[in-house]
Amino acid sequence: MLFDRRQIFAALAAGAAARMVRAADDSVAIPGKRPMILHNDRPEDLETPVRYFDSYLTPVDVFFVRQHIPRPAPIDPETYRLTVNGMVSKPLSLSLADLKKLPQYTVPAVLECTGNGRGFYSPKVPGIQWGRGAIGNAEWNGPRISEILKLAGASSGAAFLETDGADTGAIKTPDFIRSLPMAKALHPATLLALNMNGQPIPNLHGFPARLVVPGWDGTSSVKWVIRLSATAEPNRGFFMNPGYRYPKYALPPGTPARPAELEVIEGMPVKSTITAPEDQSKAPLGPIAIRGFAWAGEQAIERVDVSTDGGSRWREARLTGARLPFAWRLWQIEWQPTDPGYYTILSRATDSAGRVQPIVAEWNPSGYLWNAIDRVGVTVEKA
Ligand SMILES: Nc1nc2c(c(=O)[nH]1)N[C@H]1C(S)=C(S)[C@@H](COP(=O)(O)O)O[C@H]1N2
Ligand SMILES: [Mo]
Repeated sequence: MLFDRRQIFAALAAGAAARMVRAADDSVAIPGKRPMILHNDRPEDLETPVRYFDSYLTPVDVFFVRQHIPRPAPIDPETYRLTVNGMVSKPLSLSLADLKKLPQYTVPAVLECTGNGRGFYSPKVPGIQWGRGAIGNAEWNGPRISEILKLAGASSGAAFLETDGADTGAIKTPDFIRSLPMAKALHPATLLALNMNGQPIPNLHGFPARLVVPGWDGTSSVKWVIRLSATAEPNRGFFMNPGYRYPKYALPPGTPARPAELEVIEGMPVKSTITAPEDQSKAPLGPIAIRGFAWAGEQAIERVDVSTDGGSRWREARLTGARLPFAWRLWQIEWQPTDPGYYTILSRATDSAGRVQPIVAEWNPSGYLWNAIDRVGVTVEKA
C-alpha cells in the first residue's frame, strides 16, 4: 500500500499531538516541586495548575519555571562571584557574602512569563502553549541594583544594564543575556534577589542571585546572574532581538510581523485570573464563592468586576491586600445562582492608570501579553 505525503504528515502530526497530550498532564514530579503541568522536561518548563493559586504568595514548590536553555551546573555559594564591569570606575568581583553585607530590601512582585496565556490565541502561534499558570507572586529580597552600581561607580552616561545568566546556551539558542534601560535598573524596587519567600532562591529559580524587575516581563528577571555591565548601547543578542519583541502596530491575526516594527517588551498589561470555580467544573446549587487574582505591571489594581452571565451584567468584587504596584491582589465575590445550568463567568480588572482588560486580546505572532477578560465555565447542578 502506498501512502501519499499528506497521509504521512497527518500520521506524524497525530503522533506529535498524542505525545503533547501525555507530556502536558500534570502528574510529573520534578525534585522540589509538587506535580506541575510539564511543557518541557529538558530544560524544565513547568506551569502552575490553577488550583495552587489560593494564596497571596505563590509557594516556591508550585512556582512556574521557564528556561530556554539547559540550566547551568549548580553554583557553589562559596566560589560564586558577581562581576560588575563596563562603564564603571571601579570594576568589582563580589562574593555572596559581599552581596549579603549590602542593605537588603523586600519587594512583593509578580513574575509573569511574556507568553502566559499564549495557548488562548487564535489562530494558534508557535511556542509553549501556556494556559493561566506561567505566573506567580513572591516576596523577593536582596540588595538593590542601584546600590551595586553605585559601589562600582557606574558612569552617568551608561544608558543600559546588561545582565548575563550563568546558562551558556546551546547551538541554536545562544547565551542568555538581557539588557535593561538604566532608569529601570536604578529603580528602588529592582533587586538582585537572594531570597524568595524568605528562603534562598532555589536552583531552578536562579540560585544564588537573580535579577527581579518588578512590573516588567519575566524575561527581564535574569536567573543565575554572574555579570552586570553598565553599557551605552542595548545588547543585540538573540534574547533581545528577535526574541521578546512586540509589534508596534497591531497586525491582522495570522500575519507575520515586520521586523523593523518590532519593539522590546517593557511593562506589562492589566490582567485578572479566575481561580475558583475551576474551568469546566461542577458545583451544587447554593452559594458559590468566585475567587481570583489581578495584577497590572507597574500599576496597582483599582477594581475587579465579575459577570456570571457571559458579560451581560457585572458586579464589583471585593479586593483584599494592599493597593501596591508590582504585586497582585486577591479578589472574591459571593454568587447565589437561582437555577441549575451552565454559566460563563468572566472577570475584568481595572488599574490605577485607568487601563481596563479588553474583551479581545491583541493577536501577535509570538503570542505575548495575552490579557483578555478571563473566562471559565461552570455547571451548577440541583443539590
Ligand atoms: N539565566 C536565565 N534567566 C532567565 C531565563 C533563562 O532561560 N535563563 N528565562 C527567563 C524567562 S523567559 C522567565 S519567564 C523567567 C522565569 O523565571 P522562573 O523560572 O523563576 O519562574 O526567567 C527569566 N530568566
Ligand atoms: Mo518568559
